[in-house]
Amino acid sequence: MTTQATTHFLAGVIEGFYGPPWTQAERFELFDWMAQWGLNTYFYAPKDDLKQRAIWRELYSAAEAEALGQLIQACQQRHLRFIYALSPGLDIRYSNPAELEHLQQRFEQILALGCQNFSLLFDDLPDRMDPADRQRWGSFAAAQCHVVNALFRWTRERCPAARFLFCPTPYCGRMAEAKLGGEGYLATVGRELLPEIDVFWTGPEIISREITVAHIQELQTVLRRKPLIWDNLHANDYDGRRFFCGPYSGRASELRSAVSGLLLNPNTEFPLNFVAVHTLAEFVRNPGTWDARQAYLAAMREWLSYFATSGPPLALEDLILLGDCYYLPYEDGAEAKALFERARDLLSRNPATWGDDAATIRRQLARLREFCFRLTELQHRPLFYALNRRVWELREELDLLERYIAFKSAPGNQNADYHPDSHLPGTYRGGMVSRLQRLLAPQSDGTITPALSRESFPIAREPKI
Ligand code: GDL
Repeated sequence: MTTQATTHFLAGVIEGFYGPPWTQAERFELFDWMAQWGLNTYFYAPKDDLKQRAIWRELYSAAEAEALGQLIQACQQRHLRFIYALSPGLDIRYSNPAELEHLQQRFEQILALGCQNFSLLFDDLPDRMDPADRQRWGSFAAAQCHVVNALFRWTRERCPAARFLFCPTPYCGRMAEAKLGGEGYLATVGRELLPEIDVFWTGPEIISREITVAHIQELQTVLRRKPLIWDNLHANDYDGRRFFCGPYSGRASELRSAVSGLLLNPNTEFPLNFVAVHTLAEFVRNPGTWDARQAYLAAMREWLSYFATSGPPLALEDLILLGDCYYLPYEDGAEAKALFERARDLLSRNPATWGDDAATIRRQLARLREFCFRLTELQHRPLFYALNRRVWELREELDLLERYIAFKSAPGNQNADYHPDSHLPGTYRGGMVSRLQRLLAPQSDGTITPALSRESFPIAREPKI
């Protein structure tokens, strides 16, 4: 085997989000990116593939096995490590020996396809234990360690070089503090899980803004091994209105040597992951200090080639502004942040004082809106389809802002009410979810309070005839 797949440090991508799994063609494209950019691992764990979690005991059909075999081969050809994961935790009976046989039968099927690396995942489970399991094992951690150790030994007998990974039930700092999985869960794993098995961790949070070396070192003491990072920084399955194309960031360069690998579980829509994967690869390769913004700008320059249109070319500057609007979960990119602050500042002032500022901001808003509109001309249709709903929403808001500012800037309108003839109650920001979102208001200190003013819930009036 060659360098990338034999490097001990695991660097690459997890297909481990909720929602539609990637297509075969998308996975092949990912493998090409990874091979080109020096990443070495693809981790197969699509949450909503029925056989991944819901019906984990059933074997794959011949067609499904063939498709998986193609992925395994494609990784081998590119010298990438393919890791196969299974999530039996929703209903496994740890104390029933037949369950271990089910796991073995599934792994046998995958071994026959040439796969050499495996994983068992116990994330996102109901926190309750079957009475028979509780009696036999006493705790989730002990029960899981028993099953994982047994399957690890079984796998190593068949494949001595197999890498084996485990995702615990509490897999971030907040869950551990809340004692998810029971008292002393991680300490039990540290003691009882065989030392060759890697343990996943997402950082202080499920979506961690930062992962510090100090945080990891503390965990390493408990787990008695270097943790393996399952990084959800660019995951967007929890919010269908957003996606994240900002740079890999909030992780110090020193983190690379404190963990056994960095695997990124990114956006559900594969075409939106170019920058996420590109900058992760850069971070892993780059031995010096990390400049996330520079890495982002370099990746955007390359991503621009995916934005060829049926008309005149799109400008890098505009793509960067769009990317800045969908940057990272806790952070907008610099250009988007500045545009937002200029608009907010303008709206906080009396329109009588706006002067030329209004026209300047309207131009900037219109430019971004026009750019969003021009994405309809993209030749890469899957990229456009992935962007479409999100960017539509952005366009709507830009359009409303422009119209509002134009109205208030017009002579005599400064104190007049604005009644748009688009953006009407019901069709604009309408619907149950939207109303529910306004019922409770998150505050900047993290608390959530009721927002019961009637003003927050406009009722659509009957149209005047
Ligand atoms: C999670 C899930 C993951 C999901 C992510 C973001 C882990 C270990 N599990 O908790 O499948 O994509 O959050 O929603 O991260």
